[in-house]
Amino acid sequence: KIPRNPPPTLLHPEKWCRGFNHFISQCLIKDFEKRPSVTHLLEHPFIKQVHGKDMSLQKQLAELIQEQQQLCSVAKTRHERIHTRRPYHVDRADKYSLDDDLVNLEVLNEETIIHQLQKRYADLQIYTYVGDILIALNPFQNLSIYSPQFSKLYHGVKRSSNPPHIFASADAAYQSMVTFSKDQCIIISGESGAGKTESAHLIVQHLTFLGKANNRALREKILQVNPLVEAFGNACTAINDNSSRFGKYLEMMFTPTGAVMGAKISEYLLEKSRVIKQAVGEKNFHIFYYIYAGLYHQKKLSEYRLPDKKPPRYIDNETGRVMHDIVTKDSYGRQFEAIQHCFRIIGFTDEEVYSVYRILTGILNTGNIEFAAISSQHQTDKSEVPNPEALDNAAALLSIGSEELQEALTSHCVVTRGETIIRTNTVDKAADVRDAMSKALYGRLFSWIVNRINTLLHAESGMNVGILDIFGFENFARNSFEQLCINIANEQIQFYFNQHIFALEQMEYQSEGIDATTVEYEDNRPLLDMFLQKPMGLLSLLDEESRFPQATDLTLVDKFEDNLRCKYFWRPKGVELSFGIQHYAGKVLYDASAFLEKNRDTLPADIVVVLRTSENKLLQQLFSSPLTKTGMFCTALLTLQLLQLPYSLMDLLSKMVVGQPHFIRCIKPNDDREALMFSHERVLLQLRYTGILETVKIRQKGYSHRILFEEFVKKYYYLAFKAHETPLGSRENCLAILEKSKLDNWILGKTKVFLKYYHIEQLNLFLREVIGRVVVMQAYIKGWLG
Ligand code: AD9
Ligand code: MG
Repeated sequence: KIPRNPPPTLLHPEKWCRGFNHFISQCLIKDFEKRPSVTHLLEHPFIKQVHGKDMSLQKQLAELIQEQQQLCSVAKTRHERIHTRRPYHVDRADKYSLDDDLVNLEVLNEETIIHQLQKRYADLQIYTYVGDILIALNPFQNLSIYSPQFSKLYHGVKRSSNPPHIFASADAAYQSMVTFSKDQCIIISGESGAGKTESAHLIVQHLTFLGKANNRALREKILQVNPLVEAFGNACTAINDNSSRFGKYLEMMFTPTGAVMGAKISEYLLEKSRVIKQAVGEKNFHIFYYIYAGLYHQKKLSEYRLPDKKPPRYIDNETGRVMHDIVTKDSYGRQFEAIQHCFRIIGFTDEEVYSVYRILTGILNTGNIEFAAISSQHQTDKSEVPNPEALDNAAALLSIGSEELQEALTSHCVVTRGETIIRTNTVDKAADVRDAMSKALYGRLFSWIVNRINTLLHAESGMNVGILDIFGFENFARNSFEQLCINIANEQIQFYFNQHIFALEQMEYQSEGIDATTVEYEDNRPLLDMFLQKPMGLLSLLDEESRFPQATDLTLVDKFEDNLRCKYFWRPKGVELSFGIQHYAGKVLYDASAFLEKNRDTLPADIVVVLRTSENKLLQQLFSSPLTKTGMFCTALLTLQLLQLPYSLMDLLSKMVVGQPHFIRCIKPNDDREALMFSHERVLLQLRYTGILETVKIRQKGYSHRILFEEFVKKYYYLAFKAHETPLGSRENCLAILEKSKLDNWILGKTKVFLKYYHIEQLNLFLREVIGRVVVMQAYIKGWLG
């Protein structure tokens, strides 16, 4: 009767004990508190009484109680720590300490770094700097450090004025944009569940604050973008209840004076296959549950032809559970209201929103269409729909003819030698076509929503701060095509980070004639080549194999094995469809089943033709022409879709290179989503593969800002020259400014000034003071001050 599982540590121990056998609880709290030895426990009358003379049982029980008791006391301490501690910002008198930046560590190795992070995490100091890079440990609890007071605290001040914070990083990007009139990009990375999306929200929150959006309506709109897009693009996975299933690059546009004026989103690689099937313990995209629950509570299910007893197949992964959640809790229903609110605030018309709901419920109904074989003497490969009501429902919601839909699902046209022949579909084929249609509907609807948001929040091109938040590195028990795409994308982000922090940095030092010690780092370039090289890279091979109608997933893996002869690829013995990749973040074993099908991702022309006849204007639009999308996959109908995706992220990254990058490295302190639990092993692994140790070394010696002489003199000449002077952008003039500012540790290269991140803050502060003085003086001269 004693629960074997450890207590849920965030509950108060007494509450936990309530679920326990009353007597045992009493023993734990009172009797055994001071007498923990097993011998003592064995003597306890309760144990003797319950188990008579069976000594082995008694011993087992006593040990169990002892173990539970220890866990109970851990729970108690942690509970007290979490609930009595005030956030460190409030408690800390010194505000900034040397501990805030790993660069200040005297002894630099993995142990000292991890020790420092662990110590800080125990004090709820989740943020730590590595020079200008921010490390964010997921707190797995709500901290009261993101209120407007904190936004004010971090507004336009020197970084060293306050403890590290995500607002400080957002502020640095914003100040840098305004000062240098240059686009900025914030790249958030980390594995799944590490806190990237939360960080992205906080950055948007602070940037809207900084962007002084006097226009309250615009500010509200921008703040609704993330919740809306994430309702459609996020889902519950085995790792994260709100896992991003697409990559998102959100650009916030500003006027030259730094007022926010609009926003634009680009989306990458939505995991459409989730619409039709989810792994055990995982769910479909949030929006499906929201809409089903919302309509359930508003008693509108029948209007959208949805059953009220059993949810549609696409969202009923674990039979019964969803319905139970929907009926007993109203959180999904409330989320639905929130989404309706988002649509309204951003500016979608009622008609558009109605069309979106009809398409979503149309997809849910489509999933319920079943197929059965028609057996006749001559034809064995023909199928029919045994539940025509599902077909009618789907057709009605999608505003298309039910017969036409059935035709398109159960047969297909083939054009040979100028002649069109109609062929029937087998049951399996018909089911594939149905699912392909659902995926296409959802994928295109998602892209349309993103495009519509971009139109509604459109701003004339100005300066921008872009925030990249993609799905994190994943390694599940079973990894499929989606994980491969996700992990390749992460591999590219890591490459970009390496390029920026290590390779480019060292190249630039050399070309500027600066002597800098070379830091060794783990270059993932060879692995990226293995994926992306043409024609022999993994993706090209996949592409090639997808074009062969006779190819199977097995021939694909054989092809990989024959051609990818490098240490990053291996094929385990005895499992035919499996292959392994040594990623920068660890080894992942992939299961190649359905790789070809997922990669082909074809949508039969018959379906496109039917959907184009829809009376729903939005749906018609979705299929009338290939969507022109921001950046990425402008897919021609019927062609291979996903192939270009991993390449396109590279395009995006190369576009971002023109903007000044800011990195945020999110770290997941444990796999149990537990507050204040710091797994040494897990953190160490993440520090290793993200190259934090090397980053610390390079940042310790490095110069994060390099400014051309002309630019530097133009910007800061006030500090050493008179306002009316126009000094040349020469080395000497830079030297004069730097000496006048009394800074040290900078370097002058051949064409650029090399500065540490704190120099810029210092210079900007001086500049503001000097300009302030000039303004006062001018006012005085003009007599305004009397
Ligand atoms: V994935 O790659 O999209 O699967 P993310 O985006 O890295 O992943 P996410 O931001 O969704 O992770 O964070 C996971 C959970 O951690 C959130 O749902 C929160 O419960 C928790 N979290 C993360 N950051 C914070 C924070 N700053 N404060 C409080 C947080 N909770
Ligand atoms: Mg996320």
